Amino acid sequence: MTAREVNFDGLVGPTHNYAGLSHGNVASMSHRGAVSNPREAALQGLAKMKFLADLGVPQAVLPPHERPAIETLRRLGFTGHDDAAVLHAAARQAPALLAACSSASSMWVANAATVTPSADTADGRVHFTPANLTAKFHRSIEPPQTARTLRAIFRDPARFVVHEPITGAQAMGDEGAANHTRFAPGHGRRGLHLFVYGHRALEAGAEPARSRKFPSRQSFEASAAIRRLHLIADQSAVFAQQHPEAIDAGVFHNDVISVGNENVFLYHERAFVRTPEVIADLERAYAALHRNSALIPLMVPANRVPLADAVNSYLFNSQLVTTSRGRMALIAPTNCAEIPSVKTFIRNLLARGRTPLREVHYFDLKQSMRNGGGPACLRLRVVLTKTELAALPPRILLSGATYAALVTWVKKHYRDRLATADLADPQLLQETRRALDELTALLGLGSIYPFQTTGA
Ligand code: SUG
Repeated sequence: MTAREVNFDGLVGPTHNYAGLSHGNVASMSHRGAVSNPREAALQGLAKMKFLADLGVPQAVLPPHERPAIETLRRLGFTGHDDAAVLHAAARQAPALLAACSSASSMWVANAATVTPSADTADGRVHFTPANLTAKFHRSIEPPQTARTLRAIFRDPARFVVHEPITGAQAMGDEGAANHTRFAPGHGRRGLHLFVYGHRALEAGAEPARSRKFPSRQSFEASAAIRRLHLIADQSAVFAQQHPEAIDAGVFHNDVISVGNENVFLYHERAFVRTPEVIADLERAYAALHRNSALIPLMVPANRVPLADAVNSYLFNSQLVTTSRGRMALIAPTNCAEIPSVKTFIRNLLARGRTPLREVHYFDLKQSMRNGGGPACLRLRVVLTKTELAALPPRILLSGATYAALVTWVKKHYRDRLATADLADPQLLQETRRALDELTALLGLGSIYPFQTTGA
């Protein structure tokens, strides 16, 4: 079955700001209090999407969430005769809570959900589970909107199933596709799934100590539940624990320390506990699924690229994509070209010419990077057959016309400067709602936001 991998990129929302909300994410922590530029952030993301579309990689868009999240503030007891009064009450009584309810973090859609293509599921449908993101309050409020948005896009129940997010506290901590990699000889072939977790919450395994400095976000129990829910065969899944040392170095998701595409796997030596065994497990499971294809593991040794350089450059948060010419390209953040060990590594990797990896393209995504979000964080991969693709609302796909309309839309609605104090501005809420209302019409999505259905 021919199928293509569609990259759904999260559009950066109008409240993009630096509130330092993510303990364990070194970029977010170190940029706390900086002034952001939401307009530039959104345009940087759109430029990356346009480039990939032009490269022949199917590209689609996921709309941002409504922020500040008035509905959440009301649920937490802030009242007032209108939404501006609710905002005012929150700003006065709990400014940190208002900041958490204003984050544009839904842009990092690698954390929106885990996705399993129809080639891998027992019922032949594409499965989605919105991530519960229980590890961080500001992200834990995302799942209901994520579910609404996915259901508006993947509407046909005969082809798609959008599950409820897994419930449970941190024992069921699920951060979505950022901790999941799929391998196959081609995107439409049967896939092998690598689920990476930080800790076991309920079942104590024979695993070494957990990270000490920074928390682990993904639990084994959540990853195992996703495999069951998505009807993935037992022999098509490998589970691996993230190295606690990596988490403590700032690797809060596995997509900060490894990236795969088709049969290629680029990973850091310290990515996993017992990395050589994980690779051997993957090779064995892959060989059992596919006789005429072999996994190509590309290890990055710690003496060539130390963990700190991997985290600062976000090398592994590059996108590894198949271009229309059947070659692979690395879409890397410009930070990779600024760190000598990483720059040299990429140059040598391409020069070797023994892998399908032939091109590197650097992108300036610094607005998002300052919050710990690189190229791969900004996209959710959805492998779709032709008929599945035809079942989507057509304007969700990035054509030249949609791109131009989105650039105009950003320039019309977004501010070029936002400080944390501005989050209390009732004008910002109005601007955001006007922008999102226009966006849902532009993308042909109907009403998906609470303010559109309650008439607020
Ligand atoms: O969850 N940053 C996000 C970055 C997510 C990156 N995603 C992947 N690696 N897939 C996070 O830590 C920072 C927001 C702030 O500080 O305002 C933030 O939420």
